[in-house]
Amino acid sequence: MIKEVQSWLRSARSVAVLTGAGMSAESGVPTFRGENGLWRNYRPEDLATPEAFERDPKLVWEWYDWRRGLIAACQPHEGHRALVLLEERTLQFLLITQNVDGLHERAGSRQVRRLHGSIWILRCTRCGDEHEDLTARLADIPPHCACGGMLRPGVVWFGETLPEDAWRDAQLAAQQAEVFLVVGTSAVVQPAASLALIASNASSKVVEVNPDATPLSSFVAASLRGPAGQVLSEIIS
Ligand code: BV8
Ligand code: ZN
Repeated sequence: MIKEVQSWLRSARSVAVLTGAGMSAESGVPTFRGENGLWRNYRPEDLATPEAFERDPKLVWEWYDWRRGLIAACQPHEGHRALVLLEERTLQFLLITQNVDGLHERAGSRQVRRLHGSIWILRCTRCGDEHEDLTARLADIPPHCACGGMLRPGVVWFGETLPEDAWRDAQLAAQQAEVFLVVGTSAVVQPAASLALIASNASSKVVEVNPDATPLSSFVAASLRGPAGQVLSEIIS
């Protein structure tokens, strides 16, 4: 299937890509639901929710600060760079990511929509001001705004709506894509996972890149069972 997918990508005028935590696994960022996953010590509902932040902002911030420190030591891998190449040679391209680690942007991807925000953005819960802060470990936990308000991570928590413009652009790209790559996602979290269905219903060729099977595997045009770095380098060459 590698050869077919290679030629599909070469001739496609419009390509969209959806990435999940598995895209960052080879960079050393733990996934959410794997055996050494981020959720192992905690449950998503314990930490990645507004209620958890309300209840114990210090605990939630300790988890995010630890993740920021971990991600700061990670580098984009060959798969991230392959997606930059694909963007440069494709007429209409959009990279849609569920990842908050910023590795796609660090690799040089430009046409990116972050459905779940960024771990590097801090937003004030009082005045709404938001800014990017790349310091690996924050001096104060929880951090505060100049206005005195408490800052929160600029990510989308469970129960929170996705950024409207990013979600709208993602749906449009999924509808228009001739080829829709789904890389490193367990396709559990909604509404991100539904993009593959939208693409498939709009008769785009959906290609899954994942060492494991997922709920999408049964209806994709090609299921490439391997790690993102290796497979993306092969199909984008
Ligand atoms: C919303 C940011 C509502 C924070 C994240 C019941 C049924 C269906 C849906 C729901 C439900 N109950 C609640 C919901 C909705 C909920 C949801 O989907 N829950 C799930 C758990 C069932 N969704 C929401 O709440 C969303 N909001 O729906 O709004 C609404 C509507 C209107 C008005 C008001 C409200 C918001 C969801 C966003 C949550 N935030 N992240 C943070 O990061 O701290 S989600 C989090 O999970 C990350 O973003 C992550 O990317 C995402 C999805 O996980 P994956 O990326 O797929 O990662 P995972 O570990 O699961 O899988 C890794 C995959 O990689 C595996 O398949 C593995 O095989 C593969 N892999 C491993 N190694 C590699 C690899 N692949 C390639 N190469 C490798 N080397
Ligand atoms: Zn403020």
